[in-house]
Formats: sequence, C-alpha cells, structure tokens
Amino acid sequence: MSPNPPAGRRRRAAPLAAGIVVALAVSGLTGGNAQADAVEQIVNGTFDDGHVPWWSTANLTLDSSDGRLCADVPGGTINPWDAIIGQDDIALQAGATYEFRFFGSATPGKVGKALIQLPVAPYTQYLAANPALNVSGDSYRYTFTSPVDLPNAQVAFQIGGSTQPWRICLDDISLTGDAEPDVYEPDTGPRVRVNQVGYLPRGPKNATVVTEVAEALPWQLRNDAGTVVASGTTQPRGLDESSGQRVHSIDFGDHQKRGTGYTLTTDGDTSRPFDIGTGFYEQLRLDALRFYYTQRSGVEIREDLRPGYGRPAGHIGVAPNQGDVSVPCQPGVCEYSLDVSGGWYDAGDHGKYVVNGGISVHQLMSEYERSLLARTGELWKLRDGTLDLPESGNWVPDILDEARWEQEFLLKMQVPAGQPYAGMVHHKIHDDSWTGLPLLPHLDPKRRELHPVSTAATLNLAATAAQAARVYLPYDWRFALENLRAAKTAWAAATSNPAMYADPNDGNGGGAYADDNVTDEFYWAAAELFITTGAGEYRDFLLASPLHTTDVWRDRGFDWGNTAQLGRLQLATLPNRLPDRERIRQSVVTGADTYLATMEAHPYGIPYAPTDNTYDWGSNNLILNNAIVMAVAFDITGTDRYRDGVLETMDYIFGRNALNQSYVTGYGEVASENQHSRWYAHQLNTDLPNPPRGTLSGGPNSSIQDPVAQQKLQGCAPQFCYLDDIESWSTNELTINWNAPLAWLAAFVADQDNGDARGRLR
Ligand code: 9MR
Repeated sequence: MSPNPPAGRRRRAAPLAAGIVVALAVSGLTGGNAQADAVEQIVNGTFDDGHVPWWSTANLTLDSSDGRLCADVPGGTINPWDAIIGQDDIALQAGATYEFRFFGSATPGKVGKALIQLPVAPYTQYLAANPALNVSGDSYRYTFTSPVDLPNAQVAFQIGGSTQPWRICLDDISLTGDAEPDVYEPDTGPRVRVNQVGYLPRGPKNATVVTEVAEALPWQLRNDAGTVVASGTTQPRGLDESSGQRVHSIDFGDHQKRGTGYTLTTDGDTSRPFDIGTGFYEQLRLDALRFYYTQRSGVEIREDLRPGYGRPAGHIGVAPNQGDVSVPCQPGVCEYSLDVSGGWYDAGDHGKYVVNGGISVHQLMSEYERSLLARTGELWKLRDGTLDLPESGNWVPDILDEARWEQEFLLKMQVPAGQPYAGMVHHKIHDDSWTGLPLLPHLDPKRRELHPVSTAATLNLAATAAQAARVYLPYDWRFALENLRAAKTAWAAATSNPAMYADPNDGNGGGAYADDNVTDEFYWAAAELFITTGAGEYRDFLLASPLHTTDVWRDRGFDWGNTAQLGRLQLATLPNRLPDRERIRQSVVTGADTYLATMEAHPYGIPYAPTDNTYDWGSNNLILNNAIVMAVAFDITGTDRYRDGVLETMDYIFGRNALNQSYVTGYGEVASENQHSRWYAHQLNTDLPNPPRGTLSGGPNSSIQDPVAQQKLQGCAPQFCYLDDIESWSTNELTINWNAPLAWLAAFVADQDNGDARGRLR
C-alpha cells in the first residue's frame, strides 16, 4: 500500500493542532478558497507543473511528479535547519494579517517546523509553527500579522533533526493577505478557581470565582462522594486588574477533613477537583529538587535513576560538542582555556551563567540551612538517599550532593592565579550562536566560549563559596576550605574591580544576564562572608552599606539581579554578631507585612501586584520569592498569618489563577508540561520526554518577547500573558533559579504538618 494516498483519498478533516501558533487546521482546503481580494504570495504552491521556484538543502531531492512535493529526509541530522524546503522573495506588508495554509503528511509521523522568516541572520521569525504531520495527511492553517515591511521573506519547512529517515509530502501551499487575525481564547475551564493540588487540613483554604454577578453568591463544598460537607457565601471583590476579570473570593478554611476529590460549586459552575491533605507537598519537596539532576551538564544521566530521562553526558569534550573541558575565551578576552565542565544547564538552553547559578545554588544551600535552624525544619527528609542521585549512599544529605555539583562548576569559573584579573569570575560560558529546538546536550555542535569576567559573577562566587564553606564543613573539610579561600579571593578581586559589568548586548548564543548595579551583590557577599568568618572587614562593610537599612522589599520581588534581599534573609536567620540583629529581623517581618497586605488586597490572593500592572519575565519566581520572605517572617515570629500567606501563594501557583492551571508539571489536573527546553522537547519530537514532574514554568510575562506569544497574546492582561507552548521562551521556560524557590517553599510547607506546626527559629 502506498504510504501516500492519492489526493482524492486524503483525509481532509484535521484535528485542532493544540499548542501550535494559531494552528486551526481546517477541512475542505482548496487553493480556490482564498478571499477574492487576497493576493496569493506563493509561487506554484500546487505543484501541478513541477516545483520551481521551491529549493531545498543538498541532502533532499525534491519530487513533484504526482502533483505534490515530496522528499525523503535523511536520518542522522541534528538541527531543524539541517534539512529545509523553502521559497524566497515573499513580500510582507507591515501590519497586514496573513493566512498561511498547506497540506502535509509524514511517514512515519513527525513534528515539522513551518516558518515565515527573515532569509538571513538573525532569521527573525514572523510565523513559527510546529505542525504534527501524520501518515494520512492533514491541512494546516495559521494566521499571523507581519511586524515588518519586507520584500523578500522566506517560507521554510525545516525538517532536519531526526535520527531516523522519513518522507514528507506537501501540497496546496498558500499565503494570502487580508486575513482576519485569529483570536486566541485560552481554554480556562470552570470559572471556580482552586488550588488543584490541595490544601493543608489546618491551613487557609481560599478560592476565586469569575462572575459578572455583583451580589454575594452561595457556595457548596462537596466531597468525592458528592455530598455537601460545607457551604457559605462568596465575597464580591470587583474588578481584578491582573486578569481584567470580575471576581468573588471564597473562604472555606473551616473545613479541615482530609480527603481527595473535593469540588467547590458556585454560580452554577464547579471547580476542578482537589485534595485536603499533606502528601503532595512531601512529594513536591523531592520532585522540585530531583529536577536538578537532569539539568546536569558533564555527566551521563542514568536511566535507572530517572526512567525516561537517561541521556549521554553533555559537553565533556566529545564530538560534536566543542566543550566544556577546555574552553577558550571569546576572541580578545583572554589567552587561556579553562575546564568548566559540570554544573547545571541554566534553563532550556545549554548555557551556564554564574549569576544565575549563584542564586540557585544559594537557595538550595539555604533550604538546607533552614532545615537546621527552623524549629519546623526536618533535615532528615533531605537526607542521603532521598533524591536518587549517583552520589546517594555517600552519607552526605542528597540536597548537598546536588548543590555541590553546581558549586564545583562556579569554582571553575574563577580566573586562576597568574592570569590577568586573577580571582575574578567569568560571567558565563555558552555557545557562540543560538541553537534550535530540540537538541540534546551531547549533540550541541557549537563552539563554547568563556565571556569576560564581571563583578557580579565574582560576588556570586564570593557569596556562595562563603556559604559552602560553612555548609560543607561537617562533610568535607577540604572542600569547605577550598570554598573559603575562593570566597576571600573573589571578594578581594571584586573590591579591586568594583564596576566590571556584563555587556547587555552580549546575547548571541546565550542570555546576557546584564546588571549594572552590583551594590546588592556586594551586600549579599559581605553577609555570607561575615556569617562564615565573623571578620571585622565584612561587618564594617555591611554596617556602612546603604542597603543595610533601606527598604529592600521591592513589590516585584528579588531575583538573580536583585540580591540584597538574600543578604538580609541570611543575616536575619543565621547566627551572627551584628549589633543590629534585631532590627534586621524586624525589617524582614516588615517586608513580609507588605507582601501580606498586597496578597490580602488581591482577589486572587497573589503577593505580587507591581504598580504598573505588568508581570515580569519569570513572574512565578518573583511571586515565590515574596512568599519566602513571609516564610522567613514565620520562622522568626512563629505568627500564623505569615505561614498562611505562604500557603495561599501556593494556591496561585497550583491553579487559583485566571488561566485555571497549575504551573508545576505533574501537579494539578491541568498543568504546564511544554516548558521551553532543548531536551524535554516532547512537543516537537514525541520520542523525547516532557519536563520531569516538579518543574516550574516561568509563568505570565507582560512583555511577551517571543513570536509565538506575540502572535497570540497581544494586549493580554498580566495573568493571561502565558502559553504552555515550547516555543514561548519568554513565558514558559524552565530554569534552575525558578525551581530553587519552589524547592525551598515545598520543604517549608511540607514542614508545617497539617498547617499548624509551631514556628520560630531554634
Ligand atoms: O530570567 C531571565 C530574566 O530575568 C531576563 O529578563 C531575561 C532577559 O535577559 O533572561 C532570563 O533568563 C534567560 C537567559 O537569558 C537565558 N537562559 C534562559 C533564561 C530564562 O528564560
């Protein structure tokens, strides 16, 4: 039987290609369907008489002998663009909306890439679609609005990157103007929004319902047998600015009985199911940390430890990799090469960045430190053997084994003695140009380069190495000492070079991570060095720093570029002899009060409401970091309302939000699962896995920098600026620094037992 049925037998009704740019596949597609006044931009899209002017890469032979364009695609290529079928010189008009249609099939089935883009670097994509092609064939339709006037855009079907050979056939390719833009409507399900994972028995229980009704409404809570077990009335909250919705809130905190399959009903709608219990946070405590092992660079990921996620070691100097055991600098930056193998890949890319690795490893070590210091802390839950690591069984708590993998990499990024800028730390190491998706780490063929040193990176090493010096002392005094030396050297080097800033334009092949204010990194590093050494130099620096007394609790939260808060939190919780220790503690409590007030005023209970009503890149990370401030305030004061603030923040992350979805893979009935990643790229290649359970998505980002989000989300209210699409790198990436507060908080919440554990520091 022919794998390519003749045109008359092709299946015309096509499924909705979910998660793909405006991918409304249509039935009954013919070239003649285009609007009368819409001009066809494609030359010879029907292949009735050959295939001129279509071109291909040299590894394809185009065949249009049966009225379609077919090609056998060889296996063994790496990048999507290693095999292309294209047409050039397509005119685009700025502001015009276009409809792009084609019929396509693949044998065996394959996800292809259909692009309309700039024909030269930087190959800006105006339409980027990932049609899931199947054997019988389907019609695909997409719309996009061109942001540019361009006489020579390119239509490109990028079909490389498959290990196995396959065959593609295309027909009826059409691009016409005067199209109606598709309006993207996210499927937000029932209007009653709950924490789809669950609530602690004695913790707060809040929900939100989207409704135009002005008056309070009755609500009912049902158990899994459908019996009403509690009821009450909603509280009308008016317009919620972060979503543009009118909402009421529901408080059902009095119901404390454990159970699964609860639902909440009001205004004629019923929530997704949820639990009341504790087990899910115990699971998340582990999953959020297990995330790091599969982000490891420089080592094979063992299939027996992570079924479905095993892969060869990436970047250990084995071709096609060009790193990381001996990595030169960018041209003109330095004369040496360094072994910077190991560490964690930052995110969905293969880059490794010190300022982001720094806050990540710090938050893991601080999760460990909290487990020792807080009265509710349960260190044994993160003991040796809990995370299924290659190091499990070495008598060291697994959380420290994982953190060490990154800390050792940070140490390698320090300039060796005898070289210019000795003691300073290279800002980052990554490919010399961007790679496409999917791409497993060991297949990355790009040249790896060290980028210039920066004061921020140097202070990140000073801070984390000072922290590592005390954290690892009971387990490996040599490693502790090595860190202490590196921290002191880094501090001295940063003090001598206090204003070496990373270049904001150094973003080809990796993120820039630029930051031209490093007073906060100085403050954080001084805090860690002081806590570890007690030395007067660091104490004097802290006391003289304006950041010691100013209000550091920004409404947007803290992150890799705003680290004074880390210093404050550490000084407030870890034993030290600063004279104004009580005042520092009080400042954390004051910060927590601010976030609590924001949360109480928020109809969705979110401790994040930037005054300009925009959400930042990685908003989920900022929200979780604000919750950490409340958690530390709970540890300091033992006052329940701070813990309740943390628990209510988790409700937002797990589904009490405008999109009615959880942002953690594997948690909640509807959850993010297509985070931007080159190796968890299941959405692009079904042979690859989705991100592991317990992976946080960055979440809504008002600036929607990626083309997929730009096509669908123009004008989005902050909470709606999100797509669970692998190509939406500005709203849906996964990163080591975003999972760190998730892990920290998962442990904090799991430590609260039923939600009523007695707080305070030991
Ligand atoms: O998380 C970073 C965010 O704060 C910045 O605004 C953004 C733009 O510079 O970059 C983010 O970091 C990305 C990095 O540049 C490259 N690796 C993936 C990171 C997460 O998207």
